[in-house]
Amino acid sequence: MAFYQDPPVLAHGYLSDRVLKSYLQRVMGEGPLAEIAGELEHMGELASGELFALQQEDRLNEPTLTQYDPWGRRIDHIELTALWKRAREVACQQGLVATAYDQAHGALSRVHQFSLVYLFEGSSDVYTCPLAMTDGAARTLLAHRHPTLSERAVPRLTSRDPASAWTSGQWMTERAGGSDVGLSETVASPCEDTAQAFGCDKPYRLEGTKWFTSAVTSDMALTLARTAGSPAGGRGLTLFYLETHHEDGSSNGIRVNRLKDKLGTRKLPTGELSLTDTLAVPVVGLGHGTRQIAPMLNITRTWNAVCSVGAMRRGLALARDFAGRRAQFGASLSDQPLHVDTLAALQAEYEAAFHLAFWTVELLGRHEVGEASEHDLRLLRLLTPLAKLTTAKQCVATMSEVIECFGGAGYVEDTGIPRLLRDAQVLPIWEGTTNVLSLDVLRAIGTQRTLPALSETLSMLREDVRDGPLQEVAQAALRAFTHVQAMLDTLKPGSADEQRHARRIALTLGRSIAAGLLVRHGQWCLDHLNDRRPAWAACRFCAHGLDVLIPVGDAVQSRGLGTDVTD
Ligand code: MFK
Repeated sequence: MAFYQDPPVLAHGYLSDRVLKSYLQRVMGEGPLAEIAGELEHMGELASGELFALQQEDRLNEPTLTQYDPWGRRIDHIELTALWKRAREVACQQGLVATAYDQAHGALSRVHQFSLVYLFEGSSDVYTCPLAMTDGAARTLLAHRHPTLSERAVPRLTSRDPASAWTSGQWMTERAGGSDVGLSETVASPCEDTAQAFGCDKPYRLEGTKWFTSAVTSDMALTLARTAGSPAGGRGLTLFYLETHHEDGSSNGIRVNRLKDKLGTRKLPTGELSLTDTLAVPVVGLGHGTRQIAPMLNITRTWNAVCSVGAMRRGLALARDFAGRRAQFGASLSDQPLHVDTLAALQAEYEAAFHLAFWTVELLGRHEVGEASEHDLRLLRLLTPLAKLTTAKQCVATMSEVIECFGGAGYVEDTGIPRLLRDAQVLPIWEGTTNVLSLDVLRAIGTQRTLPALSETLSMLREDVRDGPLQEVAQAALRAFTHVQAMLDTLKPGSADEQRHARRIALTLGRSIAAGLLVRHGQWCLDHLNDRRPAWAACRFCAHGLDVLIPVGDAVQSRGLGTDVTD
């Protein structure tokens, strides 16, 4: 009889997730966890059942842009595919944004919300992108305490009713400014003719091009534009609120010139937009737009970190299942030491990434209910870029290996496996590339004295550890951290040398703190669940290397090996 390979099968998204379940047992405790377990189970079931099946069915479909109706009117209609339409309903009904604002579990409400997001991510084909921006917009409007706009938009952004819920865009990137947002050229002029817009006085009209705007089907957006006479750079930009359509359904002067043809995130309509006479209102006075939009950036960066670990979890679940179904050289892959060792390495990276992302989520949750100490706030400022940049890199590396775990099948589109790598590749790019976020880490260290808070935390994480191998990992984490501190002491703040080392500094900090967090969880699992697997993951993660610094002198060689090279 001819041989046919069985495809991988997904186990229940939540019930099979040892890492999430043990984490929630530790941080929430049995009582509160029991209150949300039903929701998590339902989301896990949707993700590994209905949505996973729909993802496969919908695989070849992509959003389409129709610019004109049959009679020549400009309509710019974007038709989403079936998966995204269903993902939108599920996201609203399961409160993927709302849960954070209901705050039913106080400081742990963000843990609650992001556990749902993490379970949803793998089957959403990046519907998490509009959700992240929606969450970011709600948080930004509330942070700036704009009564009219908050009252108007936040209930819609956080709605559980698909019929009335809104999503928001975050329109920042222009042709001149991708990372350097301060180069934005969109101009804002005060309206002479309109007394009000969106219930606010003194609206402006925007004129310009937004070059890379994800999820262009949003109902509103936060964006940046320059008013007359304002200084150059981010200081001269103003944060504006706009709605994409007028009350009568007509466009608010927004044209979708074309959709981007991207490497991945193919279900996500990313557009090039022209704004002409687009009504908008300032969210918080004029100027300092980059600073004012930072709450949004920090929320979407947290989503990025959680989605990185959600994606890693999905890739590993498929690869592990497949290893039990695929036999080569007379044995199942799951019985072959080298394959098992390869999966163990990926698992260790994922578990470390998980704790890094979710610790950031815990800090955010404490901050939002006013329970964060000064120490927590400093950590949050540093951890947000660290978690984003570290987990995104881990996700891409993991997905590349996951593809390889399937051999040739992983390289063939209709298995659905190649998408994992393509979609992962956006995670280190958007919301600030690894290098831009590494510079943000230096900014957070330099201006907000965040490093002492991290040092205290690493020492504290080490104190509670009694298991021998875990103590060694905690020591290694502290050693790597101390190395960063020593290196920073030798580098002049703002110097070319400091910049040259920024990525390695950030990654060493990210990996050290991830190791420290995994050590704490490993000890807890030994004590409470008699489970050694997180401790093994911690040892394995540490063995991959926490400290990626190179000596200052050697890094100088990057000049000759970098852009100066001519042959
Ligand atoms: C699955 C998850 C999906 C996620 C959704 C993705 C949707 C995709 C949508 C997008 O991709 S939108 C485009 C995203 N673009 C970026 O993230 C821009 C990346 N560039 C940066 O982050 C730069 O660091 C930055 C533009 C902020 C630098 O700009 P500037 O003009 O050089 O600003 P500067 O002077 O460094 O900072 C201005 C102020 O903002 C300073 O405060 P002060 O005015 O009080 O001195 C900074 O401290 C503050 N600031 C900057 N970044 C901050 C921040 N404050 C808090 N948190 C931050 N992260």
